Amino acid sequence: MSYVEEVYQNLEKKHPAEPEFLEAAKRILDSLDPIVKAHEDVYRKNALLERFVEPERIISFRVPWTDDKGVNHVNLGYRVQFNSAIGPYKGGLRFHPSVNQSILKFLGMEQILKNSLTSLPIGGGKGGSDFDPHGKSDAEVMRFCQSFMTELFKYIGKDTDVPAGDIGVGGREVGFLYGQYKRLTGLYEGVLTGKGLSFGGSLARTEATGYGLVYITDEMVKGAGKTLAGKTVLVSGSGNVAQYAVKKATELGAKVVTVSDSAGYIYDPNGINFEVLCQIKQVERARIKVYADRVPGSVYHEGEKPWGEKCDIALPCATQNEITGSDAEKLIANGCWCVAEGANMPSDADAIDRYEKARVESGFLFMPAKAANAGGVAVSALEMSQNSERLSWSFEEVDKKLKDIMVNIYKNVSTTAEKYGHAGDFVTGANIAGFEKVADAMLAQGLV
Ligand code: NDP
Ligand code: 2IT
Repeated sequence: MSYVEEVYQNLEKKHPAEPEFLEAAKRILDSLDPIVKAHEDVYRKNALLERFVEPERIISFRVPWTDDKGVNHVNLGYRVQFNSAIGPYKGGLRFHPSVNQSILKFLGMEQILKNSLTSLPIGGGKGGSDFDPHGKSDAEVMRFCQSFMTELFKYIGKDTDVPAGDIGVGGREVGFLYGQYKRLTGLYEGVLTGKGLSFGGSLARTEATGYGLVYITDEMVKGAGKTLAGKTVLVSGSGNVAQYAVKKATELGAKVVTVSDSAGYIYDPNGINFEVLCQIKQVERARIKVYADRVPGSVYHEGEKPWGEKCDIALPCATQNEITGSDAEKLIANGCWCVAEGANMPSDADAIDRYEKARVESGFLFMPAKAANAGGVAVSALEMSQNSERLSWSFEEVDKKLKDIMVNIYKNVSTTAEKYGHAGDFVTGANIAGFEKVADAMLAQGLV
């Protein structure tokens, strides 16, 4: 049995009730096989993979809060501090009813390699709660955030662990969390990223994940001798990542014809209107079906995902496993030749097998999440730099750095894939390129 198989089998025995984590770990370990084989003796001697797959620590706690009617509730809160070999733990907080330890461990493990790919000094972490912000008043969200931070503040800090947003955690939540951290510690420090511009936030952080996704897609498409301009694009989700993917793809001349939420999707043959989308999602916090009432010619498909529509490029920007094997079949049958992941692990294992087959047969392009959506955390790291030097950079400066980072990630991922004999396989390229730096730092720092 190979070293990666041994480590995976052990992990399965230890964590049988964590399917999402096991799935992510298996995919990562499998694709690390070429680099592991090349360094097997050193890695084994240092128990490198055994350490890499276990978080340094997991903090879990209860979060009691009171709703507007005076009824008390208790949610679960977590922070997974996965790996600090190359920098302080860094990664978002997710508030969604599906959140549990397995999902946060999968996200945390992905985050280690993603953060490494940015080339910036940030380790991997993730956290969140099974709290659902949908339908809650601002006051309820504030009380929840204050209670969550009343426990979390003991474990984070600008040089130890720097959370940010993810699903269900945007500018409003980060503001409330920051206020409570400051109140409890008396410190005005860059302990969170994605902050408002008036209290240490970075310009372009709001846009960063969606813009970065489109920058790297553009680079990959160019690498295949094609252009983004004039292409038809499907986007799923209608939150932070989806909104700015729509905006940048449209600016670069593509036509985005879909957005969605968990209840259904919108098809707009004239191209999604970014201003209407933002009014509905950022201002009114309403459901996406409202878009069809506002924009003539658009149609709402209740209970369906957008993957049956014709397109050139698909940018899944909602959640994990939203593209199954049969969705991937539909996409490819309808002419899709490129997928880049804005969400974390949106394609399930069958879908990825399907893309791989199409890559070998006809040059299908696939950029996995840890490379494609790294722009968000990259600009978070730039926010940390600005906070440390107590300066704010201009939008253009941050956007330029973001673009350079995404172009470099593309180069690094594609040359690493080539170096290990997997040219064009960006899954292998991204995992190995991210892992190399983390492995090197872990070996240098000894058995910790
Ligand atoms: P938001 O909360 O802003 O938006 C999430 C969107 O996804 C909403 O449209 C939501 O619909 C939809 N969605 C969430 N859960 C499900 C589900 N189970 N089924 C179908 N649709 C769902 O989150 P973000 O835009 O920030 O995050 C989207 C994805 O991008 C996540 O995978 C996140 O981990 C990833 N990501 C985010 C980054 C960031 O900077 N924000 C950085 C890198 C990755 P509804 O309102 O109906 O729930
Ligand atoms: O998945 C992700 O990379 C994020 N949610 C962003 C993390 C961050 O620290 O900005």
